[in-house]
Amino acid sequence: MVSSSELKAWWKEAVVYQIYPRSFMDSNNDGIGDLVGIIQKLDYLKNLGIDVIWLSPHFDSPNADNGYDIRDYRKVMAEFGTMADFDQLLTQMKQRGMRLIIDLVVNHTSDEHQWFLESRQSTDNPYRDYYIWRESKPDTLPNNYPSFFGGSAWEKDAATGQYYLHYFAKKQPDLNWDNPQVRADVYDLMRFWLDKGVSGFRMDVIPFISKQQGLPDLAPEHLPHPEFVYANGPYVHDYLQEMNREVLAHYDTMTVGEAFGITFEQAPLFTDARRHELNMIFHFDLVRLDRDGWRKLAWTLPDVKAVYGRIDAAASSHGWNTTFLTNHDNPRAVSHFGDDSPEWRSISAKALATMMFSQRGTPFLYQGDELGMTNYPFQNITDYDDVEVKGQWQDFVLSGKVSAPDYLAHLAQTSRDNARTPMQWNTQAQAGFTTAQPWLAVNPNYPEVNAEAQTHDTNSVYQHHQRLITLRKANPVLIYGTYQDLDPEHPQVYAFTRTLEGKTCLILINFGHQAIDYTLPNGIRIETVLLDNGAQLEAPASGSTQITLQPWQATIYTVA
Ligand code: ISL
Ligand code: CA
Repeated sequence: MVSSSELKAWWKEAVVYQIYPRSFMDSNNDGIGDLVGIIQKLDYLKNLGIDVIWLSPHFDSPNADNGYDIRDYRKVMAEFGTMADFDQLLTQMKQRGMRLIIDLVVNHTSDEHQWFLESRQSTDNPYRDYYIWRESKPDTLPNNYPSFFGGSAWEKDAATGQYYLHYFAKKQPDLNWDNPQVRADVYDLMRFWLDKGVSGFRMDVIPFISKQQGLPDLAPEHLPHPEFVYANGPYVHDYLQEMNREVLAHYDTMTVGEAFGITFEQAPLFTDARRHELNMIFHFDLVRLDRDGWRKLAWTLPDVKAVYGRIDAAASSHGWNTTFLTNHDNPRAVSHFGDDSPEWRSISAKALATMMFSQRGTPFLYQGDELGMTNYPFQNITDYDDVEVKGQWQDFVLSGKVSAPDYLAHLAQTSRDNARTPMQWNTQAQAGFTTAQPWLAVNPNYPEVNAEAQTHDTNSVYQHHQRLITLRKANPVLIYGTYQDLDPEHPQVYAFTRTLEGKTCLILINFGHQAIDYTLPNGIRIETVLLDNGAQLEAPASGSTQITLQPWQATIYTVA
Protein backbone atom coordinates (compact mmCIF):
# COMPACT_ATOMS: atom_id res chain seq x y z
CA MET A 1 0.00 0.00 0.00
CA VAL A 2 1.59 3.26 -1.13
CA SER A 3 1.22 5.86 1.62
CA SER A 4 0.56 9.55 1.02
CA SER A 5 4.10 10.36 2.18
CA GLU A 6 5.49 8.38 -0.77
CA LEU A 7 3.32 10.16 -3.32
CA LYS A 8 5.25 13.40 -3.60
CA ALA A 9 3.64 16.42 -5.28
CA TRP A 10 4.30 20.17 -5.61
CA TRP A 11 0.98 20.97 -3.96
CA LYS A 12 1.93 18.90 -0.90
CA GLU A 13 5.16 20.90 -0.49
CA ALA A 14 3.70 24.34 -1.22
CA VAL A 15 2.73 27.01 1.30
CA VAL A 16 -0.54 28.72 0.38
CA TYR A 17 -1.63 32.26 1.31
CA GLN A 18 -5.32 33.14 1.15
CA ILE A 19 -6.16 36.62 -0.09
CA TYR A 20 -9.61 38.14 0.52
CA PRO A 21 -9.14 40.77 -2.21
CA ARG A 22 -11.70 43.23 -0.84
CA SER A 23 -9.52 43.75 2.24
CA PHE A 24 -5.98 43.19 1.00
CA MET A 25 -4.70 46.37 -0.71
CA ASP A 26 -6.54 49.29 -2.33
CA SER A 27 -4.41 50.71 -5.15
CA ASN A 28 -6.90 53.28 -6.53
CA ASN A 29 -8.19 54.60 -3.20
CA ASP A 30 -11.86 53.81 -3.53
CA GLY A 31 -11.84 52.06 -0.13
CA ILE A 32 -11.94 48.56 -1.64
CA GLY A 33 -8.98 46.25 -2.23
CA ASP A 34 -8.19 45.33 -5.83
CA LEU A 35 -6.00 43.18 -8.12
CA VAL A 36 -3.42 45.91 -8.77
CA GLY A 37 -3.07 46.21 -4.99
CA ILE A 38 -2.20 42.52 -4.85
CA ILE A 39 0.42 42.97 -7.59
CA GLN A 40 1.99 45.73 -5.49
CA LYS A 41 2.39 43.26 -2.58
CA LEU A 42 3.72 40.21 -4.44
CA ASP A 43 7.30 40.79 -3.23
CA TYR A 44 6.03 40.99 0.36
CA LEU A 45 4.47 37.54 -0.16
CA LYS A 46 7.48 36.15 -2.04
CA ASN A 47 9.74 37.26 0.80
CA LEU A 48 7.42 35.56 3.28
CA GLY A 49 8.01 32.29 1.39
CA ILE A 50 4.61 31.94 -0.27
CA ASP A 51 4.35 29.56 -3.25
CA VAL A 52 0.63 29.63 -4.02
CA ILE A 53 -2.06 32.27 -3.60
CA TRP A 54 -5.69 31.22 -3.10
CA LEU A 55 -7.69 34.20 -4.28
CA SER A 56 -11.20 34.50 -2.81
CA PRO A 57 -13.75 35.23 -5.57
CA HIS A 58 -12.60 37.90 -8.01
CA PHE A 59 -15.56 37.47 -10.40
CA ASP A 60 -18.28 39.97 -11.33
CA SER A 61 -20.73 40.03 -8.42
CA PRO A 62 -23.36 42.28 -6.81
CA ASN A 63 -21.58 41.44 -3.53
CA ALA A 64 -24.57 40.15 -1.59
CA ASP A 65 -22.01 37.82 0.01
CA ASN A 66 -18.82 39.70 -0.93
CA GLY A 67 -18.20 37.83 -4.16
CA TYR A 68 -19.54 34.40 -3.16
CA ASP A 69 -22.55 35.30 -5.34
CA ILE A 70 -21.22 35.25 -8.87
CA ARG A 71 -23.02 37.12 -11.67
CA ASP A 72 -20.55 36.41 -14.50
CA TYR A 73 -17.88 33.69 -14.17
CA ARG A 74 -15.83 35.09 -17.06
CA LYS A 75 -15.63 38.69 -15.89
CA VAL A 76 -13.56 40.38 -13.18
CA MET A 77 -15.54 42.26 -10.51
CA ALA A 78 -15.49 45.96 -11.46
CA GLU A 79 -14.38 46.99 -7.94
CA PHE A 80 -11.35 44.69 -8.26
CA GLY A 81 -10.26 45.90 -11.71
CA THR A 82 -10.16 44.42 -15.21
CA MET A 83 -9.27 41.16 -16.96
CA ALA A 84 -6.04 42.91 -18.03
CA ASP A 85 -5.26 43.41 -14.32
CA PHE A 86 -5.94 39.71 -13.72
CA ASP A 87 -3.65 38.70 -16.58
CA GLN A 88 -0.97 41.04 -15.23
CA LEU A 89 -1.32 39.50 -11.75
CA LEU A 90 -0.82 36.03 -13.27
CA THR A 91 2.21 37.22 -15.27
CA GLN A 92 3.81 38.90 -12.25
CA MET A 93 3.21 35.81 -10.14
CA LYS A 94 4.71 33.45 -12.71
CA GLN A 95 7.77 35.71 -12.92
CA ARG A 96 8.19 35.07 -9.19
CA GLY A 97 7.63 31.33 -9.48
CA MET A 98 4.28 31.61 -7.72
CA ARG A 99 1.01 29.86 -8.68
CA LEU A 100 -2.56 31.09 -8.39
CA ILE A 101 -5.63 29.05 -7.42
CA ILE A 102 -9.02 30.70 -7.66
CA ASP A 103 -12.31 30.20 -5.81
CA LEU A 104 -14.77 27.94 -7.66
CA VAL A 105 -18.22 28.87 -6.33
CA VAL A 106 -20.59 26.60 -8.24
CA ASN A 107 -23.01 25.26 -5.66
CA HIS A 108 -24.93 28.48 -6.36
CA THR A 109 -24.77 31.63 -8.46
CA SER A 110 -25.96 35.18 -7.90
CA ASP A 111 -29.66 35.71 -8.59
CA GLU A 112 -28.42 38.27 -11.13
CA HIS A 113 -26.57 35.62 -13.17
CA GLN A 114 -27.94 35.31 -16.73
CA TRP A 115 -28.84 31.68 -16.10
CA PHE A 116 -31.13 32.64 -13.19
CA LEU A 117 -32.60 35.66 -14.98
CA GLU A 118 -33.68 33.20 -17.70
CA SER A 119 -34.67 30.41 -15.32
CA ARG A 120 -37.06 32.51 -13.24
CA GLN A 121 -38.94 33.87 -16.30
CA SER A 122 -41.23 30.87 -16.82
CA THR A 123 -41.65 27.22 -15.94
CA ASP A 124 -40.87 26.20 -19.53
CA ASN A 125 -37.78 28.37 -19.96
CA PRO A 126 -34.80 26.31 -21.27
CA TYR A 127 -32.84 27.35 -18.16
CA ARG A 128 -35.64 26.47 -15.70
CA ASP A 129 -33.85 23.28 -14.62
CA TYR A 130 -30.54 25.05 -14.02
CA TYR A 131 -31.95 25.75 -10.53
CA ILE A 132 -34.15 23.93 -8.03
CA TRP A 133 -37.79 25.01 -8.19
CA ARG A 134 -40.73 23.54 -6.31
CA GLU A 135 -44.47 24.09 -6.31
CA SER A 136 -45.97 24.53 -2.92
CA LYS A 137 -49.40 24.92 -1.43
CA PRO A 138 -50.16 28.53 -0.39
CA ASP A 139 -48.10 29.59 2.63
CA THR A 140 -46.41 26.24 3.07
CA LEU A 141 -42.76 25.72 2.18
CA PRO A 142 -41.54 22.80 0.02
CA ASN A 143 -39.68 21.46 3.09
CA ASN A 144 -38.13 22.59 6.39
CA TYR A 145 -34.61 23.33 5.07
CA PRO A 146 -33.06 26.38 6.82
CA SER A 147 -30.73 28.82 5.12
CA PHE A 148 -27.31 29.35 6.76
CA PHE A 149 -27.96 33.06 6.52
CA GLY A 150 -31.26 33.09 8.39
CA GLY A 151 -34.78 32.06 7.56
CA SER A 152 -35.88 29.35 5.18
CA ALA A 153 -33.80 27.96 2.30
CA TRP A 154 -36.83 28.54 0.05
CA GLU A 155 -37.79 31.83 -1.60
CA LYS A 156 -41.09 32.33 -3.42
CA ASP A 157 -40.62 33.90 -6.84
CA ALA A 158 -43.40 36.19 -8.07
CA ALA A 159 -43.15 35.45 -11.80
CA THR A 160 -44.22 31.80 -11.46
CA GLY A 161 -45.34 31.52 -7.82
CA GLN A 162 -42.85 28.67 -7.32
CA TYR A 163 -40.10 28.48 -4.69
CA TYR A 164 -36.38 28.23 -5.45
CA LEU A 165 -33.76 26.67 -3.16
CA HIS A 166 -30.92 28.72 -1.63
CA TYR A 167 -28.76 27.21 1.13
CA PHE A 168 -27.26 30.65 1.65
CA ALA A 169 -28.68 34.13 0.94
CA LYS A 170 -31.81 34.37 -1.24
CA LYS A 171 -29.56 36.20 -3.70
CA GLN A 172 -27.58 32.92 -3.99
CA PRO A 173 -29.89 30.38 -5.71
CA ASP A 174 -28.54 26.81 -5.71
CA LEU A 175 -27.61 25.30 -9.09
CA ASN A 176 -29.16 21.97 -10.09
CA TRP A 177 -26.13 19.70 -10.54
CA ASP A 178 -28.39 16.79 -11.48
CA ASN A 179 -28.76 18.68 -14.80
CA PRO A 180 -25.92 17.55 -17.12
CA GLN A 181 -26.04 20.90 -18.93
CA VAL A 182 -25.20 22.70 -15.68
CA ARG A 183 -22.22 20.40 -15.17
CA ALA A 184 -21.05 20.91 -18.76
CA ASP A 185 -21.25 24.71 -18.38
CA VAL A 186 -19.29 24.56 -15.10
CA TYR A 187 -16.58 22.44 -16.71
CA ASP A 188 -16.37 25.00 -19.54
CA LEU A 189 -15.84 27.90 -17.17
CA MET A 190 -13.18 25.89 -15.31
CA ARG A 191 -11.31 25.33 -18.59
CA PHE A 192 -11.58 29.08 -19.36
CA TRP A 193 -9.53 29.95 -16.26
CA LEU A 194 -7.16 26.97 -16.47
CA ASP A 195 -6.37 27.92 -20.07
CA LYS A 196 -5.53 31.41 -18.83
CA GLY A 197 -2.91 29.83 -16.56
CA VAL A 198 -4.45 29.42 -13.12
CA SER A 199 -3.17 26.34 -11.29
CA GLY A 200 -6.36 25.05 -9.71
CA PHE A 201 -9.32 25.76 -7.47
CA ARG A 202 -10.56 26.03 -3.95
CA MET A 203 -14.10 24.68 -4.28
CA ASP A 204 -16.76 26.45 -2.25
CA VAL A 205 -19.06 24.08 -0.25
CA ILE A 206 -18.46 21.51 -2.98
CA PRO A 207 -20.07 18.58 -1.07
CA PHE A 208 -23.40 20.44 -1.26
CA ILE A 209 -23.75 20.11 -5.05
CA SER A 210 -25.66 16.80 -4.92
CA LYS A 211 -29.06 17.34 -3.26
CA GLN A 212 -30.99 14.69 -1.34
CA GLN A 213 -33.37 13.07 -3.79
CA GLY A 214 -36.95 14.19 -3.32
CA LEU A 215 -35.78 16.84 -0.81
CA PRO A 216 -37.47 15.30 2.25
CA ASP A 217 -37.70 17.32 5.47
CA LEU A 218 -34.68 17.37 7.75
CA ALA A 219 -35.14 15.21 10.85
CA PRO A 220 -35.34 17.44 13.98
CA GLU A 221 -31.86 16.37 15.13
CA HIS A 222 -30.35 17.71 11.88
CA LEU A 223 -31.92 21.18 12.03
CA PRO A 224 -29.08 22.72 14.15
CA HIS A 225 -26.50 21.36 11.67
CA PRO A 226 -28.15 20.92 8.25
CA GLU A 227 -24.72 20.87 6.60
CA PHE A 228 -24.33 17.18 7.43
CA VAL A 229 -27.43 16.39 5.37
CA TYR A 230 -26.71 18.97 2.64
CA ALA A 231 -23.18 17.53 2.21
CA ASN A 232 -24.24 13.90 1.83
CA GLY A 233 -26.30 13.84 -1.32
CA PRO A 234 -26.10 10.64 -3.40
CA TYR A 235 -24.04 11.83 -6.38
CA VAL A 236 -21.32 14.18 -5.07
CA HIS A 237 -18.57 11.63 -5.81
CA ASP A 238 -19.99 10.82 -9.25
CA TYR A 239 -19.91 14.52 -10.10
CA LEU A 240 -16.39 15.09 -8.73
CA GLN A 241 -15.06 12.06 -10.60
CA GLU A 242 -16.73 13.34 -13.77
CA MET A 243 -15.22 16.82 -13.15
CA ASN A 244 -11.83 15.16 -12.75
CA ARG A 245 -12.21 13.14 -15.97
CA GLU A 246 -13.59 16.09 -17.96
CA VAL A 247 -11.30 18.86 -16.69
CA LEU A 248 -8.82 18.38 -13.86
CA ALA A 249 -7.02 15.33 -15.26
CA HIS A 250 -6.03 17.37 -18.32
CA TYR A 251 -4.11 20.02 -16.34
CA ASP A 252 -1.44 20.11 -13.62
CA THR A 253 -3.81 21.35 -10.91
CA MET A 254 -4.13 21.75 -7.17
CA THR A 255 -7.68 21.30 -5.86
CA VAL A 256 -9.00 21.80 -2.34
CA GLY A 257 -12.62 21.22 -1.43
CA GLU A 258 -14.32 23.21 1.29
CA ALA A 259 -15.74 20.15 3.01
CA PHE A 260 -18.28 21.89 5.22
CA GLY A 261 -20.49 19.09 6.57
CA ILE A 262 -18.03 16.25 5.91
CA THR A 263 -16.58 14.18 8.79
CA PHE A 264 -12.98 13.01 9.03
CA GLU A 265 -14.10 9.47 8.36
CA GLN A 266 -15.60 10.60 5.04
CA ALA A 267 -12.54 12.66 4.03
CA PRO A 268 -10.71 9.87 2.16
CA LEU A 269 -13.74 9.55 -0.13
CA PHE A 270 -12.77 12.99 -1.49
CA THR A 271 -8.97 12.90 -1.20
CA ASP A 272 -7.82 9.31 -1.76
CA ALA A 273 -5.65 9.75 -4.88
CA ARG A 274 -6.94 6.45 -6.28
CA ARG A 275 -10.48 7.88 -6.53
CA HIS A 276 -9.45 10.78 -8.80
CA GLU A 277 -11.58 13.45 -7.15
CA LEU A 278 -9.77 16.21 -5.18
CA ASN A 279 -6.24 16.61 -3.82
CA MET A 280 -7.29 17.76 -0.35
CA ILE A 281 -10.12 19.25 1.69
CA PHE A 282 -10.63 21.79 4.46
CA HIS A 283 -12.03 20.25 7.64
CA PHE A 284 -13.75 22.63 10.05
CA ASP A 285 -13.56 20.54 13.20
CA LEU A 286 -10.65 22.61 14.54
CA VAL A 287 -11.88 26.14 13.77
CA ARG A 288 -15.40 25.19 14.87
CA LEU A 289 -14.55 22.94 17.83
CA ASP A 290 -15.77 25.60 20.29
CA ARG A 291 -18.97 26.58 18.52
CA ASP A 292 -22.58 25.62 19.04
CA GLY A 293 -24.13 27.56 16.15
CA TRP A 294 -23.87 31.22 17.15
CA ARG A 295 -22.70 30.33 20.67
CA LYS A 296 -18.99 30.44 21.49
CA LEU A 297 -18.04 27.59 23.83
CA ALA A 298 -14.87 26.92 25.81
CA TRP A 299 -12.19 24.65 24.37
CA THR A 300 -9.30 22.73 25.95
CA LEU A 301 -5.89 21.81 24.55
CA PRO A 302 -6.77 18.07 24.63
CA ASP A 303 -9.78 18.97 22.43
CA VAL A 304 -7.40 20.60 19.90
CA LYS A 305 -4.98 17.67 20.00
CA ALA A 306 -7.79 15.17 19.50
CA VAL A 307 -8.82 16.99 16.32
CA TYR A 308 -5.27 17.03 14.96
CA GLY A 309 -5.06 13.30 15.62
CA ARG A 310 -8.22 12.67 13.60
CA ILE A 311 -7.15 15.05 10.81
CA ASP A 312 -3.87 13.18 10.45
CA ALA A 313 -5.57 9.79 10.43
CA ALA A 314 -7.71 11.03 7.54
CA ALA A 315 -4.57 12.00 5.59
CA SER A 316 -2.85 8.66 5.97
CA SER A 317 -5.15 6.83 3.58
CA HIS A 318 -3.58 7.86 0.26
CA GLY A 319 -5.15 11.24 0.83
CA TRP A 320 -3.71 14.54 1.83
CA ASN A 321 -4.86 17.35 4.07
CA THR A 322 -4.68 21.03 4.75
CA THR A 323 -3.55 22.74 7.91
CA PHE A 324 -5.06 26.13 8.75
CA LEU A 325 -6.18 28.10 11.80
CA THR A 326 -8.56 30.53 10.16
CA ASN A 327 -9.87 31.95 6.89
CA HIS A 328 -12.31 34.68 5.77
CA ASP A 329 -15.15 32.90 7.58
CA ASN A 330 -13.60 32.60 11.02
CA PRO A 331 -12.13 34.72 13.84
CA ARG A 332 -8.43 35.58 13.89
CA ALA A 333 -6.20 32.69 15.03
CA VAL A 334 -4.42 34.55 17.84
CA SER A 335 -7.73 35.77 19.28
CA HIS A 336 -9.28 32.32 18.92
CA PHE A 337 -6.52 29.96 20.10
CA GLY A 338 -3.85 32.31 21.54
CA ASP A 339 -3.92 35.39 23.75
CA ASP A 340 -4.38 38.65 21.81
CA SER A 341 -3.62 40.94 24.78
CA PRO A 342 -0.69 43.30 24.06
CA GLU A 343 1.59 41.34 26.43
CA TRP A 344 0.99 37.88 24.89
CA ARG A 345 -0.21 38.52 21.32
CA SER A 346 3.11 38.21 19.51
CA ILE A 347 4.56 35.21 21.35
CA SER A 348 1.29 33.25 21.28
CA ALA A 349 0.78 34.02 17.56
CA LYS A 350 4.26 32.62 16.90
CA ALA A 351 3.43 29.54 18.98
CA LEU A 352 0.26 28.92 16.98
CA ALA A 353 2.17 29.34 13.71
CA THR A 354 4.71 26.77 14.91
CA MET A 355 1.84 24.36 15.59
CA MET A 356 0.24 24.96 12.19
CA PHE A 357 3.41 24.73 10.06
CA SER A 358 4.58 21.54 11.82
CA GLN A 359 1.49 19.55 10.86
CA ARG A 360 1.20 17.07 7.97
CA GLY A 361 -0.86 18.84 5.34
CA THR A 362 -0.53 21.82 3.03
CA PRO A 363 -0.48 25.01 5.13
CA PHE A 364 -3.08 27.65 4.22
CA LEU A 365 -2.10 30.95 5.84
CA TYR A 366 -4.84 33.58 5.92
CA GLN A 367 -3.92 37.19 5.10
CA GLY A 368 -2.80 39.09 8.20
CA ASP A 369 -2.22 36.04 10.37
CA GLU A 370 1.48 36.30 9.47
CA LEU A 371 1.32 39.56 11.46
CA GLY A 372 -0.72 38.22 14.35
CA MET A 373 -3.64 40.45 13.42
CA THR A 374 -6.44 40.23 15.99
CA ASN A 375 -10.22 40.25 16.12
CA TYR A 376 -11.86 43.64 15.77
CA PRO A 377 -13.45 45.33 18.85
CA PHE A 378 -17.01 45.05 17.55
CA GLN A 379 -19.55 46.82 19.78
CA ASN A 380 -22.94 46.83 18.08
CA ILE A 381 -24.75 45.32 15.13
CA THR A 382 -24.10 48.32 12.89
CA ASP A 383 -20.35 47.60 13.07
CA TYR A 384 -20.87 44.44 10.99
CA ASP A 385 -21.07 43.97 7.20
CA ASP A 386 -21.58 40.20 6.92
CA VAL A 387 -24.81 38.99 5.29
CA GLU A 388 -24.71 35.98 7.64
CA VAL A 389 -24.77 38.28 10.66
CA LYS A 390 -27.68 40.33 9.35
CA GLY A 391 -29.74 37.24 8.57
CA GLN A 392 -29.05 35.63 11.93
CA TRP A 393 -29.76 38.91 13.78
CA GLN A 394 -33.22 38.69 12.25
CA ASP A 395 -33.56 35.00 13.20
CA PHE A 396 -32.25 35.13 16.75
CA VAL A 397 -32.56 38.66 18.12
CA LEU A 398 -35.40 40.39 16.32
CA SER A 399 -37.46 37.23 16.80
CA GLY A 400 -36.90 37.58 20.56
CA LYS A 401 -35.15 34.20 20.93
CA VAL A 402 -31.85 35.73 22.12
CA SER A 403 -31.12 39.04 23.84
CA ALA A 404 -29.05 41.53 21.83
CA PRO A 405 -26.28 41.83 24.48
CA ASP A 406 -25.99 38.04 24.71
CA TYR A 407 -25.84 37.55 20.91
CA LEU A 408 -23.40 40.46 20.41
CA ALA A 409 -21.07 39.11 23.12
CA HIS A 410 -20.77 35.79 21.28
CA LEU A 411 -20.74 37.40 17.81
CA ALA A 412 -17.75 39.61 18.65
CA GLN A 413 -15.72 36.43 19.22
CA THR A 414 -17.04 34.38 16.28
CA SER A 415 -17.98 36.77 13.47
CA ARG A 416 -16.56 36.25 10.01
CA ASP A 417 -15.99 40.02 9.87
CA ASN A 418 -13.16 39.61 12.41
CA ALA A 419 -11.05 38.25 9.54
CA ARG A 420 -12.30 40.74 6.94
CA THR A 421 -11.00 44.03 8.35
CA PRO A 422 -8.38 45.60 6.06
CA MET A 423 -4.78 44.41 6.04
CA GLN A 424 -2.58 46.49 8.33
CA TRP A 425 0.42 47.57 6.21
CA ASN A 426 1.90 50.47 8.19
CA THR A 427 1.18 53.29 10.65
CA GLN A 428 -0.27 55.69 8.06
CA ALA A 429 -3.98 56.53 8.20
CA GLN A 430 -6.17 53.46 7.55
CA ALA A 431 -3.03 51.34 8.11
CA GLY A 432 -1.86 52.17 4.59
CA PHE A 433 -4.65 50.00 3.11
CA THR A 434 -6.32 52.99 1.48
CA THR A 435 -6.44 56.77 1.62
CA ALA A 436 -10.26 56.65 1.31
CA GLN A 437 -12.86 55.51 3.81
CA PRO A 438 -12.42 51.71 3.85
CA TRP A 439 -15.45 49.49 3.13
CA LEU A 440 -15.01 47.98 6.64
CA ALA A 441 -13.26 49.73 9.54
CA VAL A 442 -9.54 49.14 10.12
CA ASN A 443 -8.63 47.57 13.47
CA PRO A 444 -7.55 50.45 15.79
CA ASN A 445 -4.49 48.44 16.89
CA TYR A 446 -2.79 48.93 13.51
CA PRO A 447 -0.11 51.28 14.96
CA GLU A 448 1.11 48.30 17.04
CA VAL A 449 0.30 45.54 14.52
CA ASN A 450 1.47 46.22 10.96
CA ALA A 451 3.66 44.75 8.22
CA GLU A 452 6.08 47.69 7.98
CA ALA A 453 7.21 47.31 11.59
CA GLN A 454 7.40 43.52 11.44
CA THR A 455 9.34 43.09 8.20
CA HIS A 456 12.15 44.97 10.00
CA ASP A 457 11.90 43.19 13.37
CA THR A 458 13.66 39.83 13.72
CA ASN A 459 11.43 38.91 16.69
CA SER A 460 8.20 39.67 14.81
CA VAL A 461 5.39 37.29 14.01
CA TYR A 462 6.10 37.92 10.31
CA GLN A 463 9.77 36.93 10.55
CA HIS A 464 8.90 33.86 12.62
CA HIS A 465 6.59 32.80 9.78
CA GLN A 466 9.47 33.33 7.34
CA ARG A 467 11.72 31.08 9.44
CA LEU A 468 9.02 28.43 9.86
CA ILE A 469 8.35 28.30 6.12
CA THR A 470 12.08 28.11 5.32
CA LEU A 471 12.55 25.34 7.90
CA ARG A 472 9.57 23.37 6.62
CA LYS A 473 10.82 23.46 3.03
CA ALA A 474 14.33 22.44 4.10
CA ASN A 475 13.06 19.45 6.12
CA PRO A 476 10.85 16.93 4.27
CA VAL A 477 10.20 15.33 7.69
CA LEU A 478 8.02 18.36 8.48
CA ILE A 479 6.11 17.91 5.22
CA TYR A 480 5.84 14.13 4.79
CA GLY A 481 6.78 12.76 8.23
CA THR A 482 4.33 10.59 10.15
CA TYR A 483 2.67 12.35 13.09
CA GLN A 484 2.53 11.12 16.67
CA ASP A 485 0.95 12.93 19.61
CA LEU A 486 3.14 12.03 22.63
CA ASP A 487 0.86 13.34 25.36
CA PRO A 488 -2.75 13.74 24.19
CA GLU A 489 -4.23 14.35 27.62
CA HIS A 490 -1.73 16.92 28.94
CA PRO A 491 -3.79 20.07 29.66
CA GLN A 492 -1.07 22.62 28.87
CA VAL A 493 1.68 21.12 26.72
CA TYR A 494 1.31 19.95 23.12
CA ALA A 495 4.12 17.45 22.45
CA PHE A 496 4.25 15.68 19.10
CA THR A 497 6.77 14.19 16.72
CA ARG A 498 7.16 13.97 12.98
CA THR A 499 9.25 11.07 11.64
CA LEU A 500 10.53 10.28 8.16
CA GLU A 501 13.27 7.86 7.09
CA GLY A 502 14.74 7.56 10.58
CA LYS A 503 14.78 11.32 11.24
CA THR A 504 12.50 12.66 14.00
CA CYS A 505 11.52 16.19 14.93
CA LEU A 506 9.92 16.98 18.28
CA ILE A 507 7.59 19.94 18.62
CA LEU A 508 6.84 21.24 22.12
CA ILE A 509 4.30 24.03 22.65
CA ASN A 510 3.35 25.48 26.05
CA PHE A 511 -0.21 26.81 25.79
CA GLY A 512 0.07 28.25 29.32
CA HIS A 513 0.97 31.66 30.74
CA GLN A 514 3.22 29.99 33.32
CA ALA A 515 6.54 28.17 32.82
CA ILE A 516 6.26 24.41 33.21
CA ASP A 517 8.79 21.66 33.93
CA TYR A 518 8.09 18.93 31.41
CA THR A 519 9.41 15.37 31.27
CA LEU A 520 9.58 14.04 27.73
CA PRO A 521 7.35 10.98 27.26
CA ASN A 522 8.67 7.60 26.08
CA GLY A 523 12.22 8.47 27.20
CA ILE A 524 12.68 10.73 24.18
CA ARG A 525 15.91 12.76 24.30
CA ILE A 526 16.39 16.18 22.78
CA GLU A 527 19.32 16.59 20.43
CA THR A 528 19.33 20.19 19.11
CA VAL A 529 17.03 23.18 18.70
CA LEU A 530 15.91 23.75 15.09
CA LEU A 531 13.68 26.77 15.75
CA ASP A 532 12.30 28.52 18.83
CA ASN A 533 9.61 31.22 18.89
CA GLY A 534 11.74 33.48 21.12
CA ALA A 535 10.42 32.39 24.52
CA GLN A 536 13.16 29.86 25.33
CA LEU A 537 15.65 31.20 27.91
CA GLU A 538 18.41 28.69 27.23
CA ALA A 539 18.83 25.76 24.86
CA PRO A 540 18.66 22.38 26.64
CA ALA A 541 21.77 20.22 26.71
CA SER A 542 21.85 17.54 24.01
CA GLY A 543 20.38 14.32 25.43
CA SER A 544 17.99 16.14 27.81
CA THR A 545 14.86 14.25 28.82
CA GLN A 546 13.53 17.10 30.98
CA ILE A 547 12.88 20.66 29.95
CA THR A 548 11.40 23.86 31.38
CA LEU A 549 9.04 25.41 28.85
CA GLN A 550 8.55 29.16 29.22
CA PRO A 551 5.06 30.72 28.84
CA TRP A 552 3.83 30.26 25.24
CA GLN A 553 7.16 28.71 24.27
CA ALA A 554 7.04 26.79 20.99
CA THR A 555 10.18 24.98 19.90
CA ILE A 556 11.09 22.50 17.18
CA TYR A 557 13.91 20.10 18.14
CA THR A 558 15.73 17.22 16.56
CA VAL A 559 15.58 14.02 18.58
CA ALA A 560 18.70 12.04 19.56
O1 ISL B 1 -20.28 28.01 8.74
C1 ISL B 1 -20.80 28.78 7.98
C2 ISL B 1 -22.28 28.85 7.84
O2 ISL B 1 -22.82 29.33 9.06
C3 ISL B 1 -19.97 29.73 7.21
O3 ISL B 1 -18.67 29.72 7.71
C4 ISL B 1 -19.92 29.46 5.75
O4 ISL B 1 -21.17 29.79 5.20
C5 ISL B 1 -19.63 28.01 5.35
O5 ISL B 1 -18.44 27.60 5.94
C6 ISL B 1 -19.51 27.97 3.81
O6 ISL B 1 -18.59 28.96 3.42
C7 ISL B 1 -18.46 29.24 2.01
O7 ISL B 1 -19.72 29.41 1.36
C8 ISL B 1 -20.49 30.56 1.69
C9 ISL B 1 -19.70 31.86 1.82
O8 ISL B 1 -20.48 32.82 2.53
C10 ISL B 1 -18.41 31.63 2.58
O9 ISL B 1 -17.64 32.84 2.63
C11 ISL B 1 -17.64 30.53 1.88
O10 ISL B 1 -16.36 30.33 2.48
C12 ISL B 1 -21.50 30.71 0.57
O11 ISL B 1 -20.79 30.81 -0.66
CA1 CA C 1 -9.65 49.82 -4.97
